[in-house]
Amino acid sequence: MPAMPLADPAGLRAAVDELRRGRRFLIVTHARPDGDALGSELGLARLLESQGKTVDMVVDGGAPPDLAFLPGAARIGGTPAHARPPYDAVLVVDASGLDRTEGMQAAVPKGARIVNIDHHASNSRFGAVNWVEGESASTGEMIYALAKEAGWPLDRDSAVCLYVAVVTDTGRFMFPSTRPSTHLLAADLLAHGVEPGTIHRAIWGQKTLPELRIHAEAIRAVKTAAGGKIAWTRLTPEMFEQAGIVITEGQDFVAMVKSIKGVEVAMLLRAVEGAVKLSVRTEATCDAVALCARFGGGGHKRAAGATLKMTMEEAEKAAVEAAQAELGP
Ligand SMILES: [Mn+2]
Repeated sequence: MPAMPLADPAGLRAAVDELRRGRRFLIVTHARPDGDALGSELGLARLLESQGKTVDMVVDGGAPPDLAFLPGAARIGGTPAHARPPYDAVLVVDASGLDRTEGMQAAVPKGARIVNIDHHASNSRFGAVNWVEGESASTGEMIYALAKEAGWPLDRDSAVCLYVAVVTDTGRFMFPSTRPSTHLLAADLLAHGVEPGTIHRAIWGQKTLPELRIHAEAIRAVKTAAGGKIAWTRLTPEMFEQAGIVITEGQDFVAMVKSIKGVEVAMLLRAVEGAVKLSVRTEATCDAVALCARFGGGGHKRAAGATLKMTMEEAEKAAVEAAQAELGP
């Protein structure tokens, strides 16, 4: 089976060495974890434990309810107190900087040896060991490659965790970052007992009626510019109040906007405490990283985000201007 193309094979070998040598590990990922963050953390933990190693897991605020179905999610601690040092190494997955782990920076013991495993090209290489694959569609794919390199067998639970990581971070195998090796590893995960339909329903088939109605509101609020090449919508506290729910994730909404025919830059502006969160999805005609970098954000070429310390009106104007500039004439 053709393996994932590696940009940093030395990084992979260094990471495997570190994991082979150590006995006790702490695994950390970014705050407000998505499927890739949590799936990678849990999948890696399962692999290490299959080799008789001891693993603690922490995430700022703990595992979110929408990912609680992941095998082992209940074991993830939400505060630094869940760390029980000493550790041979602290493994940080799917985080472009240690600061992305937010409150869990306090869980990392002073002077700890950090192994940084990530697929964000913007990664700040904060570890003693850094394995960064900027072309990889997900960190989950990297954990899979790591298991292969180490010769550690998968089981159903680790396969489920890695499948969730891959299927979410590839936009269900639709982002351009999806490579032949992505499908080949997915096939292998299915061979280990992953049921795609069950996972699809657990991730995308759990909307409540109020949530669906807020989607309708967001569709009603879509605006366009540049002859329909730029489209955006907003989520405001009033919309949440009306629906009686809290939306913490914008992925679905920005994907909806992106699905409009002719749209090359899709944006979601979501009001949060004192700021506006911008999520961007683009076609090849616009670099989402460059767009979000204008506001101090980052991400991937076709999917990026930023936080704008502005009012919704200011943020909307600034984001549309930035999109127009990055899209070009
Ligand atoms: Mn990721």
